[in-house]
Amino acid sequence: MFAELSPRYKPLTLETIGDYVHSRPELRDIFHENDEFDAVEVGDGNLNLVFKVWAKADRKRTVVFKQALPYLRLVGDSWPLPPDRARIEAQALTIHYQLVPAYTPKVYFYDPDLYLIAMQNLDDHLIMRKGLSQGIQYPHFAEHIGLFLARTLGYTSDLVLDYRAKKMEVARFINPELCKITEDLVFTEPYRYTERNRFDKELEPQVLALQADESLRCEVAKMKTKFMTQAQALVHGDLHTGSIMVNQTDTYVIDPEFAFYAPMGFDVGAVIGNLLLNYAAHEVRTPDPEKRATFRKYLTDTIIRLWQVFEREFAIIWNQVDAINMPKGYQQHYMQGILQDAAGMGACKMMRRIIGLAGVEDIRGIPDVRERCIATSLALNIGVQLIMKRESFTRIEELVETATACRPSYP
Ligand code: SR1
Ligand code: MG
Repeated sequence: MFAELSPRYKPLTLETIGDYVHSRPELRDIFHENDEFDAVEVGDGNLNLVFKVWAKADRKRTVVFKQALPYLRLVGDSWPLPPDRARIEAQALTIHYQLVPAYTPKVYFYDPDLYLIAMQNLDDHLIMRKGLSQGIQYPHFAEHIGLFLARTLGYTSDLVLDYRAKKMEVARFINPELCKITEDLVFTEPYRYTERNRFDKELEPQVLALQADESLRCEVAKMKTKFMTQAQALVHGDLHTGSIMVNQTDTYVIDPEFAFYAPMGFDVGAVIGNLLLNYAAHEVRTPDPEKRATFRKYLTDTIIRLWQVFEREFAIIWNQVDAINMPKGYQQHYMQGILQDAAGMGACKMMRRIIGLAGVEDIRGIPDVRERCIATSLALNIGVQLIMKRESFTRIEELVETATACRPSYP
């Protein structure tokens, strides 16, 4: 069904990794000829193998190998996937590094035989979802991600790219199998019965009511059509808080294997939707009302700020484009379109994490079923309100006010 697997393809193992490192001239600046290595496999995502490798003599000399498997790790070999997605990821990381080097891990090389990316080890950083679930605030995140979004989306769009270059880029980033995962898991399955859906039985009445809501399903279908047909910019395609590594000073965006040309609001909405999933999780994760309010204020301020930075940085791009064909009124319409898409697509990304196959730790990691259902119910209500009201949003504050007015319907 997919292109032939490279004849040299073999998943790396902890036994073979040392010889592989020594075979790569690109790593000679990091590792020495006689180095021995420590290595671990740390892939906890849904798709790939991830190895960290350190020189035994000096753990500062280190690299990460991310290798695509020819199937979906979460499910097994009954769900084949083209490993060439690693090429897409390497290409996207290269573009991101050109546009926002401070927020992109450095790629040392891409090996097309092994579908493997060698890149910077971000050991001093934590997956953002984990930090947020522990109630850790990241004071620079909004500035960083707002800039990341504006540059990676604006500079890969028709606003900036030459007419031919843009079309060639769309072709280079054709990514049908990974798009199909999103079409199914984000825009289709949560809104109908399928065996792959996973939610607590206690939540069934709310889920069934949502699935029976024709007007909601109509709005989701509009978002799906837009996702499938509007090649607005090169999106990361999976920009949830598990694809972001942070500490108190830095932000790195990783894992753009779902990258392709799609509406900008898909990435902006992914970040906002995942911050709101975390907001919902703190309904039970932080029982103390004062602490909860403080952390939630951080989350909602982050959403507002990241949008303000996105707008500010995008304004710089508008200044570089053809002002005659792009009057101010059109620019305003364009930015409002991104905001409304972000609300609708972010809402779909929230609802899929509650009802669909692949959940998120913020919510599914809540051990007590009753508490989990309270958080889940709130997240679903936020998702429904955001998508249904999105066309009325002209300012980010309206999106946030709509979300924070929601309450859980469970118990
Ligand atoms: C079946 S793969 C599930 C999810 O993992 C990825 O991170 C994407 O979000 C995908 O939808
Ligand atoms: Mg990923």
